[in-house]
Amino acid sequence: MASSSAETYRRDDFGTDDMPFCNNSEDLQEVSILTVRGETGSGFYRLASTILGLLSVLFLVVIIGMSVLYSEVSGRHDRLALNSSQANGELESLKADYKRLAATKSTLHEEFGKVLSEKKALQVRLERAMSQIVALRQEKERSENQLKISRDSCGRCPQGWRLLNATCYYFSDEGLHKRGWEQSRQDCVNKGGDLAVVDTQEKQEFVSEVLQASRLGYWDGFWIGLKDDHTEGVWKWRDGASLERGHWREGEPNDFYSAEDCAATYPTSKPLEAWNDAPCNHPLKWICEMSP
Ligand code: 2F8
Ligand code: CA
Repeated sequence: MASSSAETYRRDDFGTDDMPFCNNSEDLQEVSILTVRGETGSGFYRLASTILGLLSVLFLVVIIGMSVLYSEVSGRHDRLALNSSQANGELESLKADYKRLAATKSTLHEEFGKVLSEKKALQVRLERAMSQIVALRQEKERSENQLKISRDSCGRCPQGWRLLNATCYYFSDEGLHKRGWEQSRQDCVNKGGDLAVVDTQEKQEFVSEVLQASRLGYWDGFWIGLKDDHTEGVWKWRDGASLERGHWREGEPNDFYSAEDCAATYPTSKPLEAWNDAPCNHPLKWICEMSP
């Protein structure tokens, strides 16, 4: 039985039994062949060829796209390769520069070391020269002072002594050499004199003037012949005479730590406020006096 969509064929229509869809029945048989109608077949082929065409186009597009992509990637690769080789070139040149700079640096370092040691040597020489200049200046000053002293004392005092009225005074000037009160007095005795008795304002002003001119420091004291070692607070000159008028610094004598029994005079801008009591064994300079 043929369906509405199938075509009915008779056996005779084909004239042969070799038709694949025939059976052996003598009767007219309807051969139902479920097949695609003629139009349907051509639609199928058209669809298939369209799909194939589309696939081909797609395939072509994919191939073209891949070719474009490949050419882009390959171009990028080439550029990168070029960049990389340029970078390598630059790296090599930088390495060479670095080597050169390192060599220059080490040369400069060596030269700097040499210059530094030369500078040090020059500094040592300069310091020596400076101290020689200072020593020469001091020597010159001493000689000038000596000359002045000789002129002032009119040849009546020994060399290095100064004359005030009829007395010669000696200010110890042996550099940094300092002594206690007793040792200082001994030096004066050895020189034919004794520690100075500064018992008048005139003498104090004279002594202060000499010390001021010497430009010594505030604590560069000079022993004078005055002590209170017998009775604290009772000051006597080394010849036993009592002190009538003292020329103490403000706050002195203070018998600091109950250990200060000897008097010294110091450089000061106030000539009549120049004395301090200090421990008798404290090392100081000293002033001797002697009658010519
Ligand atoms: O401040 C005054 C005081 O200064 C010194 O002692 C710290 C003096 N000492 C000597 O010169 C050794 C004191 O005599 C003086 O009174
Ligand atoms: Ca004192």
